[in-house]
Amino acid sequence: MPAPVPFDPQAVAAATPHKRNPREGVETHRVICSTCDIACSVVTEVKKDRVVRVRSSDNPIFRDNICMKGIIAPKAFAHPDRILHPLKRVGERGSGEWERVSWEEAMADIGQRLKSVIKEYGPEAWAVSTSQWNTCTDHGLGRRVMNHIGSPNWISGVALCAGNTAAINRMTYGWFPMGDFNNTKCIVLIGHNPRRHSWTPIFNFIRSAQARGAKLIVMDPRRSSNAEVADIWLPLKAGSDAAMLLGWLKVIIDEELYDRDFVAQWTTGFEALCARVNEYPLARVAELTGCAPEMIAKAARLYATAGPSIIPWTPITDMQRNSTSGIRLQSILRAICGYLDVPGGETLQGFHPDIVPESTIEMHEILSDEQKAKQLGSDTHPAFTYRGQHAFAEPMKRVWGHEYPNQITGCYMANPSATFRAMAGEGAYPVKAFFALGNNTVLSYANMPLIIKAMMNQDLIVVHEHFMTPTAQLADYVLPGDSWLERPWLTDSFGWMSSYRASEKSMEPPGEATSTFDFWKKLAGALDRPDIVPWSDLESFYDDRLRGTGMSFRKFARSTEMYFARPEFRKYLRTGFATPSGKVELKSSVLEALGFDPLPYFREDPPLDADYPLKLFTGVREDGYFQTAQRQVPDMRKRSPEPVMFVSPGTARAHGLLEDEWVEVENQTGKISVKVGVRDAMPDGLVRIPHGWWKPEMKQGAGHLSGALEYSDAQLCRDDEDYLDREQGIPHLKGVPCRIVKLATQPVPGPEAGGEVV
Ligand SMILES: Nc1nc2c(c(=O)[nH]1)N[C@H]1C(S)=C(S)[C@@H](COP(=O)(O)OP(=O)(O)OC[C@H]3O[C@@H](n4cnc5c(=O)[nH]c(N)nc54)[C@H](O)[C@@H]3O)O[C@H]1N2
Ligand SMILES: Nc1nc2c(c(=O)[nH]1)N[C@H]1C(S)=C(S)[C@@H](COP(=O)(O)OP(=O)(O)OC[C@H]3O[C@@H](n4cnc5c(=O)[nH]c(N)nc54)[C@H](O)[C@@H]3O)O[C@H]1N2
Ligand code: SF4
Ligand SMILES: [Mo]
Repeated sequence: MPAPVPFDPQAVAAATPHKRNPREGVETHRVICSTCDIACSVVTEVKKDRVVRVRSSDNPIFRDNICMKGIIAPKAFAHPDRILHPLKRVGERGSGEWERVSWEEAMADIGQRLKSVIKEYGPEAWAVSTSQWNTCTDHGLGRRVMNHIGSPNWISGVALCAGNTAAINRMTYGWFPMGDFNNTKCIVLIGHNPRRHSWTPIFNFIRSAQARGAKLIVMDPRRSSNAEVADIWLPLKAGSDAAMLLGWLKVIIDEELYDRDFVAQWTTGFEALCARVNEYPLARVAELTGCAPEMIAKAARLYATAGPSIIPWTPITDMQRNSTSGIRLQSILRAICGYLDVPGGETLQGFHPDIVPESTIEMHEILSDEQKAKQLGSDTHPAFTYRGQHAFAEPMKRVWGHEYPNQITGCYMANPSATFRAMAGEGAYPVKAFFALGNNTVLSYANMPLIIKAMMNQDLIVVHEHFMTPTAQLADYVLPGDSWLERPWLTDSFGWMSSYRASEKSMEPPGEATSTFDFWKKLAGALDRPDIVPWSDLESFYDDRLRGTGMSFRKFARSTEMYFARPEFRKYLRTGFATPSGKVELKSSVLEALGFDPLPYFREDPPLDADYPLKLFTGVREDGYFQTAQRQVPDMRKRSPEPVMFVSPGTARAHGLLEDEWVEVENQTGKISVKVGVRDAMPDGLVRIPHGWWKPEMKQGAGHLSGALEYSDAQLCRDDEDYLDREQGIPHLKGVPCRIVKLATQPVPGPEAGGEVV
């Protein structure tokens, strides 16, 4: 998720000039932090070829966009446990026995073994999981290699974070919009809770918008820090967001608060939508969400009348069993209230015409229809697969000039659960080779026991990483990745915005660490297809893509804070929308053709199981960690030494729980250990489970996985049909039944135990 940037050429031009040599012996570089996925523009200070400081940008539009994880990066990347050389497994899988090998040896063997898997099972037997967020320099090259080789089975964390939202937004209006935070009158946060150290740029945008008078509406079962400063807080039940939004539509339609001209001229299916919405009178919505009808109505009225308003993307509806409806409802609200592609509303930006986008690099057009049809999960949960997005090829070409615009890399993915099943030998065909680049796969999807089984059943696992993660511990090869301080980068905003920014390389990578660009180039060579990645190095690849700007990458990076075109609003007046009808499809023709309900709906929770009386959600990110990473960084670990669940004082009393004691949380999928944190911001009956816990200091290897088996939330995330979204097949992480088990004895606290989680 790239940080939104203001549409303000003046602000960019007025930037304080970047001082290259502020002090004797210090050189500065314009850099983009990618420790997390928001991509702050920052500055590195380099002394004697090493980054000694990461600080905020001098440019007023980026100033203050920095958090503790960015600041600590030079220290974090210099950690003694960093993997600096290629490692080859020598014992059994997961035995923890490694030998150091050369890159040449590693890649030659990987190439041979991948070729044998392909020969025996077909190219679709090769799956890749990357999170573009972290690896960054992947640039679509992974997809490009896979498309040439013939595998459609690419998965990513973006399947449950923004990538799937992009794919679903397209069902309504053919693109994924970005809110114009700078000019908006009202912001609606659906769970999403940016903080000073969690997506800092968004936090800053929200605070400045509020400072100039914009309203804030927050839907959150917990009294989050944004809820505390909101104009309206709707403390809804976890997982009930789609019901809440149906309630908003009911109010907005009944009270005719929508943009009637826009609806009449630019939408299809309004009558059918009204009929569906009438099934959700406020009394029913109040029951489903637990919020008072008058508060629901008040919030809906504020959103519809404060305009232009924005509903910024939220990961919360990316991770629910009603995800598709939840996302579609947001897109429908944006459209019928007249907020699409207007200043202060939701901008539809398209690609920048001067620069070759990553979508072009990916070359989805060359993968045959036969191979596309084999994409795992596309038969049962097709929404973000090739099959689900097929109907957009022509409209996308017509409006955005590209047949396969892959926004947030999430529009042509395989389904993760289906992929793990195939890897475990439980699919329609086997998957026997698995590559993870910058993704701690074992902890980063649902149903961790299945993922481990899947990994143990592979002929070849390759991991490109900084550290010996639980995922790396199960690999055949662990290859050393470089970091954002050690490589250049050109970000195309993941195809979400038309703006480009560059990041200069600040220092040489340590040891033999290299970029994912190098990895894919080496792999193409090892598969006897060097033609797939013809560029000699990353910079010449960028030079090629930037040709239309008349600048080399070096020049671009040195001279440009941000490269973007002047905004054109209401482009649809010229081009129509990139949907099959050319209009905003309130009733989705694409979902209908795929055999799903074309209108948004709310699927109520399965009946309560008395054995699991509580509901859990994963989330509330910790300031010092990005997802499953940084647990080895002492400065960060001191802040959050142990995994902590939050419960309300009422729930603590009801279950006899004491602050700081260790308990187990369990459900049908698995069990984890966590400490108790009693928080009055939590509602009764709800349990917050922190995401991504493992302890790098604990025993490695299968059966241990450095504590991941004990602490990872993925042990509790279900992926049975009841807990998957129907259309996308992504797991429900917001309201999963569970129970808390008190322990007879407490573990002896380790040296680092006892800190406070913010
Ligand atoms: N169970 C469960 N699953 C989830 C979530 C959840 O809450 N629960 N959250 C979801 C969300 S919101 C997201 S965004 C995704 C995130 O998924 P990812 O973005 O894949 O995050 P991680 O899995 O933590 O993996 C990042 C890994 O990349 C490594 N890394 C960092 N930088 C680099 C680099 O430059 N090069 C290389 N080669 N490696 C690097 C880190 O050491 C780390 O191990 O996970 C999703 N999955
Ligand atoms: N420091 C730090 N910052 C990060 C990250 C990190 O790992 N560390 N990860 C980044 C990433 S990839 C992501 S996706 C974001 C995630 O960050 P956010 O979008 O802020 O999501 P969370 O922090 O998981 O939870 C936000 C809120 O959702 C509420 N919530 C839980 N269940 C529901 C529900 O069913 N409905 C509603 N409406 N609300 C609910 C919780 O109470 C919580 O207050 O953070 C980003 N920022
Ligand atoms: S919020 Fe922090 S970790 Fe994320 S990009 Fe910005 S500085 Fe880096
Ligand atoms: Mo995310």
